[in-house]
Amino acid sequence: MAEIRHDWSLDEIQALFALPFNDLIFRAHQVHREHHDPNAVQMSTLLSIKTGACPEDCAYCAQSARHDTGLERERLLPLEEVVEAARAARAAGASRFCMGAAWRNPTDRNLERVIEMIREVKALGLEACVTLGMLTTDQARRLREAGLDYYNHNLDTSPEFYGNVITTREYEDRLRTLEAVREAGIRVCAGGILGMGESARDRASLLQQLANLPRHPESVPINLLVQVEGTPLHGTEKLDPIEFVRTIAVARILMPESDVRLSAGRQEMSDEMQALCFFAGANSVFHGERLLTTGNAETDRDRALFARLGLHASERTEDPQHHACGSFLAEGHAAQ
Ligand code: SAM
Ligand code: DTB
Ligand code: SF4
Repeated sequence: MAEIRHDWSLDEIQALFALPFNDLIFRAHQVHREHHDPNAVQMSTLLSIKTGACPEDCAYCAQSARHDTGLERERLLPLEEVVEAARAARAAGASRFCMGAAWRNPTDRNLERVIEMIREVKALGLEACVTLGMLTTDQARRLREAGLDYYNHNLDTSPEFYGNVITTREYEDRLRTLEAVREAGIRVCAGGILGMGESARDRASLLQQLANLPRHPESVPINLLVQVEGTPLHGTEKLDPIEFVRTIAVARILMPESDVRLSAGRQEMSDEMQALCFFAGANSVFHGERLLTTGNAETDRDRALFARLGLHASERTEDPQHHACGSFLAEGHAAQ
């Protein structure tokens, strides 16, 4: 078994990135096999429960009030709409339902409404994840009491590049929220975005931050920037796909037990690139035709891709009765 370390130096991580591609993905795949079923991919479905008009200035984001992206502002969704979406996600094979809100942080009143949503999602037998911005320790504790399984809060990029992307909150704020989530006993989902014009060193430094947390996040989303018109990062030079795969591989080596999620940006990736990512250690995706405000890989395309690669959806940890993969793959296999 690969050793679980929390003391990676930047030099060591850069040396992994510098390996010949075949050596790197072979090593990552070995680590992957030691710790995971190599043909199982966990599927989460996203829902934006509160869209737009966010006070933060994240340069990549369609939802910041500071960018003119033409996005309609929406209020917090009614409970019934959320439950309906969660039911549909479950029927489509998702094991986890992730709800995102365009907030800097939740107010206590809004948190109560999200807690009701979490209880309903859990009652459907789904794992629940939310991403609501910064949290206090007390808010994290209340979410845990409601049965929340995962909290998503990304570091987004390296501490060095961070100021080029966000100025309205500090890197330290993000680390503090992750600490509050961890202390409350909620599983941590934390990763970042590639393709924002960062350097290779920044990508190594982001992974160093994640891998050297006191405990590795259980879930590590690696997003490829979805370029949204009207955001400052629209028009950024595209990242070399091979460099993206390398980053997945290094994440897998540094955090052997974590789920590495191939997150935003799959719509733009070829099937071959995604196949390489799965080989290099990605074992989780967002499933369903929408992310938060932008499109995701189409369900039919995913079904065909999983069938071509012989991948299956991994099941929820809590509810072994529910065969999530059955409904997702049945048609895919039949189509072969
Ligand atoms: N507002 C909350 C926050 O930022 O903490 C939660 C929702 S926010 C949309 C969740 C994450 O989605 C961001 O941290 C970022 O990593 C990712 N994200 C947002 N827009 C993106 C884009 N255009 N491309 C790739 N990832 C994106
Ligand atoms: C994460 O790392 N990626 C997801 C989820 N966590 C919340 C969000 C991706 C958003 C992509 C752009 C959009 O749809 O607005
Ligand atoms: Fe707001 Fe989150 Fe978008 Fe930043 S990433 S602008 S905090 S919704």
